[in-house]
Amino acid sequence: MALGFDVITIFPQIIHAYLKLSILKKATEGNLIDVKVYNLRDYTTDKHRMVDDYPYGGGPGMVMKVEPFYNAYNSLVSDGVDRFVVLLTPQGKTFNQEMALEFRERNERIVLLCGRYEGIDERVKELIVDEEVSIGDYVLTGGELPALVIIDTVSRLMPDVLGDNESSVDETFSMGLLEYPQYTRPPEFMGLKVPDVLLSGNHNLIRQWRMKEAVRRTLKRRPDLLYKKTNN
Ligand code: 6GU
Repeated sequence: MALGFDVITIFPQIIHAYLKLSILKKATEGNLIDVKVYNLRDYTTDKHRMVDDYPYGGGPGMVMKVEPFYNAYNSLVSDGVDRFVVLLTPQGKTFNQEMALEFRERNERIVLLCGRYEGIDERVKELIVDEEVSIGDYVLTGGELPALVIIDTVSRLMPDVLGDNESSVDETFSMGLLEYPQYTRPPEFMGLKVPDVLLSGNHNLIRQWRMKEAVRRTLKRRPDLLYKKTNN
């Protein structure tokens, strides 16, 4: 079954623009992934198509209303297909490669609710959200980039989305290590030489060198990944 996403946003063009220009274009054309985008404004019922309103209790900024999200969700699920609903918010659980693998294994379409403005009416979470997800400890203006980050990360784990099937296996994070240094031609540039071992044709030595460099680099830059590896 193809991996399916339903994105609900007030900026559908942001999602379309990336999907049609990236490596994911082929994946959608080949029906390896299926991304549908819904305009939140289409699920408003007032004549001004309002998606946000002033916060009860006062304070700065606007709050996204509950009804449009609720209506959009109900419209989606009326087809009877199982869905897992993710709300993109900096307050969510941090997305990582492990969560991407979990999403890939779900036999449900994944709904990505993109928030904007200062926040979302808490009742959206109570009524329709299964998991709140963040992509890191910084604040964006909206959930559209996070939605694309998730679609991109999960999609490239699907068979045949990447040209070379091995390339998502032997890479950064899949082994819990950063990737080893890579080189391509020329063998020397501005006095900088490609390590001899890579030109040696000795595949055992090359494998050893790469493993050593991956560990060295991880220890230097991301020791937390090594500790995580031994702790589980
Ligand atoms: Cl999911 N949303 C917003 N607005 N900012 C973020 C984020 C999400 N993840 C990290 N920063």
